[in-house]
Amino acid sequence: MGDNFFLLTLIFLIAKSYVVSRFVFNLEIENVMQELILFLANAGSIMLILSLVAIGKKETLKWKLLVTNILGTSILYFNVVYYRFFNDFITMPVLFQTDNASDLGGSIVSLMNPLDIFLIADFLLIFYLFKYVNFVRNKQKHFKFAFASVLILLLNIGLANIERPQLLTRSFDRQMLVKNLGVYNYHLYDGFLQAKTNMNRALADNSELAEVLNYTESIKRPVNEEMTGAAKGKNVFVISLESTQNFVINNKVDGKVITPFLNQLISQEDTYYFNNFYHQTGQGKTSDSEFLFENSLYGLPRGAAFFTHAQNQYKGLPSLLKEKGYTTSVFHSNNKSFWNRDVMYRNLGYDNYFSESYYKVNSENTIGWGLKDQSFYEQSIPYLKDLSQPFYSKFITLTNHFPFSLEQEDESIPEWTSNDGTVNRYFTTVRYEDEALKLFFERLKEEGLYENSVFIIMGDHYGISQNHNDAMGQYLGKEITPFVNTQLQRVPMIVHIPGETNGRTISNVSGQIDVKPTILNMLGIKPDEDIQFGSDLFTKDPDQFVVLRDGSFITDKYVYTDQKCYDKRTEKLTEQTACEPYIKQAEDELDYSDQVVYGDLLRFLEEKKQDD
Ligand code: GP9
Ligand code: MN
Repeated sequence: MGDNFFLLTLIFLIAKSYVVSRFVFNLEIENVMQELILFLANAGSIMLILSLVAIGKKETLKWKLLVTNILGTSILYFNVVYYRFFNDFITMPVLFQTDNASDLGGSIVSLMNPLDIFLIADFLLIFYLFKYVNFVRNKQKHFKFAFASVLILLLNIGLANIERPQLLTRSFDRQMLVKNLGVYNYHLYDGFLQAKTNMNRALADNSELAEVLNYTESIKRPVNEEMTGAAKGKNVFVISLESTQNFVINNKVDGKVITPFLNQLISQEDTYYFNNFYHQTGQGKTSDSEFLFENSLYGLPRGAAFFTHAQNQYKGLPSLLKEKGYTTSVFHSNNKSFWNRDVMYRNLGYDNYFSESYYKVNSENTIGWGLKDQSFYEQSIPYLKDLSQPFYSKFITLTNHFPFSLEQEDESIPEWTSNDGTVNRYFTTVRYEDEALKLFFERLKEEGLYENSVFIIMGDHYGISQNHNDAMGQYLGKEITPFVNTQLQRVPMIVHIPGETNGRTISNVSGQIDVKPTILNMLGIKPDEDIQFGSDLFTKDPDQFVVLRDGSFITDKYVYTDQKCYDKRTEKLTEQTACEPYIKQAEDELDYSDQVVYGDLLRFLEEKKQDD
């Protein structure tokens, strides 16, 4: 009987978690492999927990099993209720976020469903059996169970890693984590992240702040005063071009222009184009790019700061602009919890986040990762028109995302013809992205939203990884050495100010870290004391130095990558001593920025202000 009780608890808990994951959470299971992963993940973790519980005194065993069942069911059910409201999973910080809880407060009952009763139906049977249960201890058996469950979990992690590489280090969105780890292991992982975050934060003190401030002050370049207030009071559009690298600008494929609209734009005198501007993202990809340009802080060496440090205090562009009367919004038609954006955006000071649920998304207007850019822009117009001005609106495009799929009807240029499908398609989707932007500009003009605005258009990170070096080499007509690969990390950066007459191409070495100070200066905003690792892109006294997240750096003369020094002029290896003076600075720069994020140091700025 005792063993049956153990088995019953096991089977019921697995069944409940599987049914809920499959039919209440919208995890978008796409194939048998994902189905298997989901099952193994839930089964493995429950089996492990129960076998650990079962290794103990036999007298209390049935109680412990019962309590475990109740706890397990409660965790599941809290997630169910939370999910029905937020379309998201509970995280540790959320548990302690009282405003979230109060959002939910009044509506809890309405979030319950009569069918939920089935989640506790097993308790009836268990209570009935309870008095008959007497355990015959079989310690060995439970050890075997524990061992088997570890094997199942290893298999689960292995398969999940094949299905979704770098699942844990990239800290993808929670939907992805629950889908691949199961709901219980997800909470374990979330708890681990939280403990790590709390520890780093607890150990930090404000003496670190002083040290970092010393550093950032020492590297800061003066702003270009001619640009101070050049866009004062105007609406700000930031358009993040998905996976768009700079090599497509003013370039052709099979004789066809790839970015006709952007090429035209940057040739005009109302436009500044930075052609030596690097993305500095790490594993956090798009979210790192957002983190960098809105905070002038680097993303983290592992994982995404959006995910791991969303509770920190920041002085990001949205909140600084909000203080000056701007309405701040993000437009991005993806699941709102992707990259933990819903949580992070609130913290950064965004008033609105127009995520997927704000758009009509159907099979006709969707490709690859979601809503096609053209429809995305078009459907954003009514929301834009409703915003009170001036506004700061960030648009994150999606169509030019790997695997770069596009329907024939949307193609303006055919795919390229190398034997690398990814690279072939890339040109075609970039061309589509360019076209969509052109149409967006036309629509903004029609709606009267263009004249009084400034546009920052920027590539978020690379699109073509080093796995495609052969095809890229064929396209560029040269071998993709580490030097060339580093140069390929340049992304377009464009500042378009309608009415401006001094536009030109600026070739200073710069990066995403420099965007925040640039925008602030153009809007004539001088923040109180702040930690910024970048400088105004228009500065007349540039440092010509940019650090990438992997520790590579670029100066006006050299490129340092893979711990080797290259001469930009010859594109060949050169004496290590040429790069030596910058190596320490590059390390310091990343370290100081990591200290700020890990230690949540910006919270001490307020204290310091009061002390001063
Ligand atoms: C997802 C989009 C793409 O919302 O930003 O993410 P990425 O994979 O480029 O980080
Ligand atoms: Mn991206």
